[in-house]
Amino acid sequence: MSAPATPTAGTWSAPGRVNLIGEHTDYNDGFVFPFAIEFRTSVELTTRADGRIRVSSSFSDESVEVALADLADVFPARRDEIVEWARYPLGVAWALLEATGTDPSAVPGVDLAFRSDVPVGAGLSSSAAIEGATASALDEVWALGLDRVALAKIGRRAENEAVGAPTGIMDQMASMLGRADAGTFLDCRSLEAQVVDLGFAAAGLELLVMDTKVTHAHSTGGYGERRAACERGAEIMGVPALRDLTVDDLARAHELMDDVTFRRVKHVVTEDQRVLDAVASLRAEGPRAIGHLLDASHVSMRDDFEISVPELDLAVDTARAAGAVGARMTGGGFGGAAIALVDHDLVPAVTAAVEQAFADAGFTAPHIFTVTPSEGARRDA
Ligand code: GAF
Repeated sequence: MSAPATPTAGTWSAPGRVNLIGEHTDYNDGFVFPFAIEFRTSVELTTRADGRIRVSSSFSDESVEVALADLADVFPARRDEIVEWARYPLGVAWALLEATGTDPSAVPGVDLAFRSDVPVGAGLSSSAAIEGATASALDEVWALGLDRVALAKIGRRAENEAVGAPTGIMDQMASMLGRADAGTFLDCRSLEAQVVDLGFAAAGLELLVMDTKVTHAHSTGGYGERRAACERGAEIMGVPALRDLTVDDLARAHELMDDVTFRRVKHVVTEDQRVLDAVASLRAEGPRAIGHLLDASHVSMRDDFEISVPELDLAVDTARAAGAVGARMTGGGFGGAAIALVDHDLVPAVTAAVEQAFADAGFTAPHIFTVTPSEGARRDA
């Protein structure tokens, strides 16, 4: 295809996400239950005739331009030469061309201009929002015809190989498949997704996000170590992934592995069960019934998976003491945000209590706000 004489233009967007429950289970082939939120990243696309791709954004002064034909030289080997935020959209363009075997000279060049209101570094997956918006836009303009699951996989590949973060598929699937007022119950082995009504508003509940302002990056340190411990645990137990264990296997696991590996395994195995229990409880009794599972999930991440930080623990403990139905840290950990399920009328009191507790502890003031389960990636204009 040669570039069109009249440039094509359009706007696509994709949301961030909150994970209701199911943390560090996705790369263990397990279960997760996230939902897309109303904060979105949008990309305005214009085609260009010179076979190049340019990315710019409202959240960085640095734009990057490269020939589409050179993306295969840049990723993954020379990715460090690209400013970090631009690795996400350029990585998606690279992964799309690679995965579909598309000749870069057969598609038009593009200008991609991003804007976003997804808080960065808060564990709300600003990265999946960039990936989802980019993948949706390029898939359509390059006429690649991939479905939403395939586009989510493209986003994960960009993140793993172009950015270098060894993350799972949850965030991309949540961002691609989100529905208003519903969560995405996802089997990360089969990638079968079920839309589950959350019914927060009907139950008089709000989902509060408490951004601790402690920033984190999954391309460094702790995330990869946790993933390696899980793989070690599965190998010791002789199973393809921790998904293949149940709580009944934990006694044997305890005998076979060192204490740290055991506690990592225990978190994942019990967390998978908590996801299944949360979905069943929600369907049978409504959202109030999942509070104790959110609480137990946090304790498991704090004590067994050891990915919480004092700010997250304080937010969770304070929200619960102020009357939250349940609370837990959300996302990959080591910073970011906690969530609390709170009665509508208690939102001001819980917010004030957490703000006061942070001030008393000498922590940076948190950013606390409610979120609404929202629609996934889409074309806006
Ligand atoms: C991050 C990762 F990107 C996800 O894949 C998931 O592993 C999550 O941490 C932890 O549940 O958001």
